[in-house]
Amino acid sequence: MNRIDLRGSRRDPRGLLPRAQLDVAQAVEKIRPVVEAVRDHGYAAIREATEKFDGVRLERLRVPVEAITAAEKSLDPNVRAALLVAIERARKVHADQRRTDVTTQVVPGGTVTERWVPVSRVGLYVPGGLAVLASTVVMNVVPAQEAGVPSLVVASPPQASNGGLPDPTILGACALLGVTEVYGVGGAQAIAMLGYGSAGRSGADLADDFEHCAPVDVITGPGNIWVTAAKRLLQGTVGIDAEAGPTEIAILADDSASPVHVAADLISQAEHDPLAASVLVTDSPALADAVDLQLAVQVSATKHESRVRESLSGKQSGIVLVDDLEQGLAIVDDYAAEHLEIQTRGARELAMRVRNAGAIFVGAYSPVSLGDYAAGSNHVLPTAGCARHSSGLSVQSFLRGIHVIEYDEAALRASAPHVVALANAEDLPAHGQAVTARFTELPSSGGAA
Ligand code: HSO
Ligand code: ZN
Repeated sequence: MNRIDLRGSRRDPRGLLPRAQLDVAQAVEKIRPVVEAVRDHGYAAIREATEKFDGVRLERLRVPVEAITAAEKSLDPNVRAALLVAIERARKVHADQRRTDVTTQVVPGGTVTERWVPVSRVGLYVPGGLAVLASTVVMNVVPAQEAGVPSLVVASPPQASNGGLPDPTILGACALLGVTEVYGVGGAQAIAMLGYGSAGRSGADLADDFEHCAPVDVITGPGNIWVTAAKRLLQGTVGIDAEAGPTEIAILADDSASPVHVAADLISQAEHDPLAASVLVTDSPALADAVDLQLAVQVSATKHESRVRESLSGKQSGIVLVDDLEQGLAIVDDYAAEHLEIQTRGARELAMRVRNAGAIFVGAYSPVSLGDYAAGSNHVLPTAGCARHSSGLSVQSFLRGIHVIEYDEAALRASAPHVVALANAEDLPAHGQAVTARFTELPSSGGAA
């Protein structure tokens, strides 16, 4: 891996490890015609795009419920059991994220209540390309369900190998989660379908005897650059989660860490993508050397060796040497990794001082892979430094806080001078009038001119 020696240096850590730059703006222009065709022509355009991009002739949009049930039955028993554990643990954590309505008495007779209301309908996209991630179904569906979203649909690309249905493990995961509305559509056309529905502008097809997809309010879920571009294009029409970039792991470690574990964890996320970033920040040159040695051994033995090699040797990955853990903390904080592991003495204390990270994994026995599947935490996390301003997917992602304002006559009367003063200061006197009209006699409509 690249070695960056910051010992004794006051070098600005920004841009130390350059992140992959995806040209989403250019991709938006490429997929715009597909998205607009789906908006205008619905199913016909979805079918055309699916034939062109997935090489699959669609006979229907919606996956028959019997196919979802059958997929659950044919799940490998170990996978089924593991999915159930993942679901149960994620439910525990996400149920605790639910919010209760709060009423604040602002003045006597005047209250503001914050009501937390789930969005009505959510579309979750599950990719079906290089890696088919059943765990991602869990991580998206569970928070939406725990938020109380009443209508939830999954879209995933049709697989020629599965008779034009989505991947069977994805369908099995849907079944275990109780999701029965699934569409075998992928790519930009799936995002457009979720955002606009499948009926087209005229809505004429709705009269057909056909199970259309109705538009959703929020779309979440990862995808390739075309999916990301389509989500960017649809944003505003619907809410979207963050744009997912290549995965990242940063590890802050001292000489108490095991080089075997550190190397394994760096490889685990490099396995996702040649553009994935694996970063070790350490104050121990001995650990750095030992990790390099370990990588040489472990990388040659790993299944996706070439992907891993490319990712670990890319300029986005590296080992950063620092004088001490304080400097290391500043570096990882600046980097704002999607996943941050802390494998040091006093790891928990350090973790509590981190300000920027998607998720933090503390100590020798909390690897990122645990969080990817079965810790109970969510694995849809901000990448590309977005952890500076955003959090991962949660119940909150599917809720809106609605203020309910209720003042009685006396409370409004007492507030009137403040409203009038600010309204006049903004030269919007009708705003003030709307209050004072309630307390002054208005000329009657039939009165003398
Ligand atoms: N590490 C990925 C999530 C994932 N890993 C799914 C395996 N399956 C992004 O957080
Ligand atoms: Zn992963």
